[in-house]
Amino acid sequence: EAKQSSDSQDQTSTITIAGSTYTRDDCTNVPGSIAAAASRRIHHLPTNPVGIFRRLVEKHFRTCHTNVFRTFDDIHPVVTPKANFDTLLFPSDHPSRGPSDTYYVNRDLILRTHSSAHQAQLLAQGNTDFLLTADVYRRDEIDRSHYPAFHQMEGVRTFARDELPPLPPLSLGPSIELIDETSAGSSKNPIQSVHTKEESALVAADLKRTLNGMLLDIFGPLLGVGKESVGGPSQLKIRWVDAYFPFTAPSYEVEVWYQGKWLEVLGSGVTRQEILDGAGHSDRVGWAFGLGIERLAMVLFRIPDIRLFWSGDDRFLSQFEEGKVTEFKAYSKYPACYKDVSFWLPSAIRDDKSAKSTFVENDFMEIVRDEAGDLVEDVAMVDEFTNPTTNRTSRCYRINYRSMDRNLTNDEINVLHRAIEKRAEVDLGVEVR
Ligand code: FA5
Ligand code: MG
Repeated sequence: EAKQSSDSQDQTSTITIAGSTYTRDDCTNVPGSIAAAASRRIHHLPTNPVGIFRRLVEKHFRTCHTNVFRTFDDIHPVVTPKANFDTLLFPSDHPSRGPSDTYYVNRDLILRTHSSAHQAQLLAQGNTDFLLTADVYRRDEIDRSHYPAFHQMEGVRTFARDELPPLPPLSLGPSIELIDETSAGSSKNPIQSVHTKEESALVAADLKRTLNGMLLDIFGPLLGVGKESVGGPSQLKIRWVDAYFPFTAPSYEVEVWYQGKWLEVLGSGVTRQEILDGAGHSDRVGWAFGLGIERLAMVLFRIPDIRLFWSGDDRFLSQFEEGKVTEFKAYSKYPACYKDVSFWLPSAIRDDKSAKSTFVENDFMEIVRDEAGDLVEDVAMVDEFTNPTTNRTSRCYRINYRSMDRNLTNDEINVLHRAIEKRAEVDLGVEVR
């Protein structure tokens, strides 16, 4: 699909996303690059690591939880804000609803920001236990582990309230080091008042056991003493920490140690009873998780950069085979080129020195992505200062340009960089220094 021009310049009155056409209005902020990503369906490609990984997870659940989970993988990404936020109990003023975080197709429709957008609908249709793989979209920062289009797998499990099974703890063995720093029931991570301590603890224990078991099954074969010799790690380090989501309590995140840092791979928790009640399941309690497929696939296949999943380069694609886990072999990278852009932020009201700037960093990130697409590896703020007399604030961002497929010339980067400066001036009101 050809790259469409950006919204502000786009003259057509409709936008097509994954085969459906919508009317644009003054809320539309989906750039052509994102509409194009929605047509790629890389989770359906059996030899893309995103497709391989989600099939491995589905296979694990089919084998180790026989006939429990129904799977879904083909629900259209355009949803209502009601499905994405309201049914999940997000407050009406929650920042993630805004156009700086979320892609609006038009005033009534958005690109789902998470796979949880379909929880209420699938529960109401009578599905009490399911897995859902979905492409999701966020106006987010750009770096090696963040991309504006990515994939999540939602898992939902419920139990009849009077039939909660007590569970023996799962033995993980030496290949996984498990750190559990959670404190369910504390003021930091309270349980729901409608649940007894026991039932909340049983549901949470089943959630942890299920996810730890999945990680052990998928990563285990690659781990163990001696595996370092073939380049792999001998141990997987997993950490459970407290988290907050409006639709679960208590809530947890799981992190995996990768490239010398904790990488967040999933969010989860005990489903808020209001959601089950609203879907006609007030006699049940349950858990849910939302897993970042690229994040775990990066760890499993040793893929160093999230942009690679979208690469058309045969040196990437030819390395993977359906159903197989193989370690990614880096091919030589093309050289990077850093360029800085410094600008004065607009002030909210010219003469009010205490007023905060109207500048929103995500809007700048979006311009960078829209102008330079996958030629940008990373954007970072490297300097900020405020002139004490004028009270004007200046920021400097460093943009790291690099192609995954070829050498970039200095001339072409200069053209891109100038286009970004110009758009920032026109659209955001900054003054390039
Ligand atoms: C959620 O999206 C919740 N819906 C998860 C959830 C589901 C919680 C069910 C409770 C119950 P979060 O925003 O943390 O949570 O995203 C979940 C995962 O998606 C993250 O842990 C990360 O692995 C992945 N992720 C988030 N943003 C990006 C991004 N920009 N690029 C790639 N992966 C991302
Ligand atoms: Mg998170």
